[in-house]
Amino acid sequence: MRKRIIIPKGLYGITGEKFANGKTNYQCVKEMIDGGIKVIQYREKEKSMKEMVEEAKKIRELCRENSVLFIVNDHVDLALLIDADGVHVGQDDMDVNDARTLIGDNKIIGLSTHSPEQGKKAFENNNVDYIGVGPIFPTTTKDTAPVGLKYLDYVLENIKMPFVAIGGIKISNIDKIISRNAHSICMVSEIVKNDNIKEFVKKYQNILLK
Ligand code: TZP
Ligand code: MG
Repeated sequence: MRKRIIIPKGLYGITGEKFANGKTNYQCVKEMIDGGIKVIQYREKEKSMKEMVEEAKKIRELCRENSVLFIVNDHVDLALLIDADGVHVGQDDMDVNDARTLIGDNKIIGLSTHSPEQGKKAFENNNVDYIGVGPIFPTTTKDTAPVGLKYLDYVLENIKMPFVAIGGIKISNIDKIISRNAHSICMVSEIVKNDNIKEFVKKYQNILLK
């Protein structure tokens, strides 16, 4: 049976150019890597596929040079094309079993989950390497209703697989996630909006990985 690939603990970085105060996705990723992040997801909802291919290829190389895992959101074809380390899909994207058929056993598949039922189903499916758990708090970055800390607590108790806590996580509430010992934590807007992304990432990597 296929063995799950474990994603790194600590911060899980996701691109979010529209919150980045004029910085490009590439610049943001560079700063996150300089701050010590070990996994990056390329998430881009506004560009054409042509633009995404061009940009993602460059970010893929940057990640490779720095031994940082590179995961593509939504687009299995893009992930395959640029030899990403994995793909992250949502409940309405390509089914994880089909994604696995396309990308093979040695790549990472992440699946967004928003409820105990979805989490349980993902846990039972060996094709899923990790799950996204959220949005925990309200967020304008994604159009999904928040699930609250209740679902996070359910996952901690019942779903023994790597997961990323995500959604509305900020300096003001991250202690609630840190104190629960989440496997990894994602902040999109809270990271990329910083003037000094590198220092911000460094600070939280130090806290999370100590
Ligand atoms: N999936 C669940 S919430 C979310 C995604 C991609 C967006 C999180 O963004 P932010 O800015 O950290 O709230
Ligand atoms: Mg998606």
